[in-house]
Amino acid sequence: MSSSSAVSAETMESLILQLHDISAVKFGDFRLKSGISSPIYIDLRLIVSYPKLLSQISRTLTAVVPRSATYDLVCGVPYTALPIATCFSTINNVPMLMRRKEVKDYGTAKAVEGAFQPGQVCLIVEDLVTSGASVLETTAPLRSAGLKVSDAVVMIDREQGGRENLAENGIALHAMVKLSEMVRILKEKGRVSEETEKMVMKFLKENQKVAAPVPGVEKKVKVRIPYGERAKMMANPTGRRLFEIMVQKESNLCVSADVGTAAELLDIADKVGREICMLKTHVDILPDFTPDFGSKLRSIAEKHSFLIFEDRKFADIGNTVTMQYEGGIFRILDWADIVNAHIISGPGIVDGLKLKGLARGKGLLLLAEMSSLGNLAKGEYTAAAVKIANEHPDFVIGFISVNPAAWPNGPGNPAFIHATPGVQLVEGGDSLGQQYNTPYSVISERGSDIIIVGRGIIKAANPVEAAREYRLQGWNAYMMSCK
Ligand code: 5BU
Repeated sequence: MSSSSAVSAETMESLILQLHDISAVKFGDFRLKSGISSPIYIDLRLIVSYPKLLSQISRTLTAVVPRSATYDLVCGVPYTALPIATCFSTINNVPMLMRRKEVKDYGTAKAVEGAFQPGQVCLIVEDLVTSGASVLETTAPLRSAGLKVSDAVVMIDREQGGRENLAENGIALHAMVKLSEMVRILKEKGRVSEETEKMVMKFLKENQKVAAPVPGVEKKVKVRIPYGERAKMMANPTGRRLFEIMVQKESNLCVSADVGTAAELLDIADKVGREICMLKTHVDILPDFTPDFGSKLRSIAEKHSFLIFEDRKFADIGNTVTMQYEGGIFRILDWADIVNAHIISGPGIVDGLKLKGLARGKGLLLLAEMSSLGNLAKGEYTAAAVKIANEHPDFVIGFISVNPAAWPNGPGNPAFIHATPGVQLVEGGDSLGQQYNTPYSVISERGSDIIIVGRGIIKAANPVEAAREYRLQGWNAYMMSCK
């Protein structure tokens, strides 16, 4: 009856009936956060008001985890599963960790609270699994801190793709009960009619693979065209190459190498090179820039097969940007594959950059949105960037965007690539207005293609390990959204 033979049928029935008694499981017509209407509603937050039930559930969850799945620590997915994890921890005398859901300033605050050693194994505790996204979001900072995560225990599996998604990320899901089993028991015990049971089963069948909704994200990208196919749609050779590298290296990670010196930049480029599809630079912050910087970086880029994106944010009139692109001490045109531009000055800026870049096969990203708090790139401004891009598909390869899934026409022309800054393994921001979303949210929910990560990697204790973790997170999110 249950997913685990270690739990008796009576125990399971009793728990399910109690959940129904306290209205943690309700039947009717409910509008979910995602906008769809559901005949069943589950709110497990109520459990905290019933300590005996909470304790019974925690004991049952303990029995649901197979003996073969050993662990040193437990961590609940915030917030609903926190009391369950706490109870689980005290019953079993296993230390608990807490993952912060928001981090105010990543530089100073910790993403994982509690005492642990890298290499220890952490069991994830969750109340309800739908797509598995919340479990993955809690796993990411734990793995990044050096912990191993291979098992998650959950009260209810909604059977909507979570088990498969987690398995693809190396996590075995152990469920106390599947939603369909739960409804069947409630029908057997006379709590719901046969008609309701049928309606719920139909609903589950029709909503098999869903992505968990993210607050503030109205539209989801259902199925995405693979990068490989989009490479063929791209008119610009650099854009095409970028898609091809992404496929080859299984990487949609761009590291933003905002380090103090050119020497450090070249060093980090070489170290993280194998994990990335693109390296982003701010060449004007390097005090030790020398004319051979470009050729040195290019040879590292060729060695590891990544593209170079100078985040120059051109903003002037067409004539001026031709000189800024080609000349000065930095001679960006000589070494950067890709640059970006604001459209504040109008379409002439693209004409100007194209005059220099097109013949050399370079690509341009237009800033359609920005990641910082209170920025003005939205609505009509974003639409204007899309319009200008559509007029130059030979040179413009895509956008800097934050939430293209919410644009009136979604991410739009699949030939265009979306790259998103403001990415860390936990949501939050810095003290100067930067705002962070997670790789999963950026790729799977917000419809972007490339995660741009700066401090999340370069300030990590081990940047190479962190880059690997971000690459896996970004790539898994992409694979999930292709299905
Ligand atoms: P961070 O350390 O991951 O916060 O670095 C983000 C980088 O992306 C940094 O180089 C910014 O200049 C860049 N960035 C951004 O954060 N937000 C934007 O909207 C744009 C660029 Br455009």
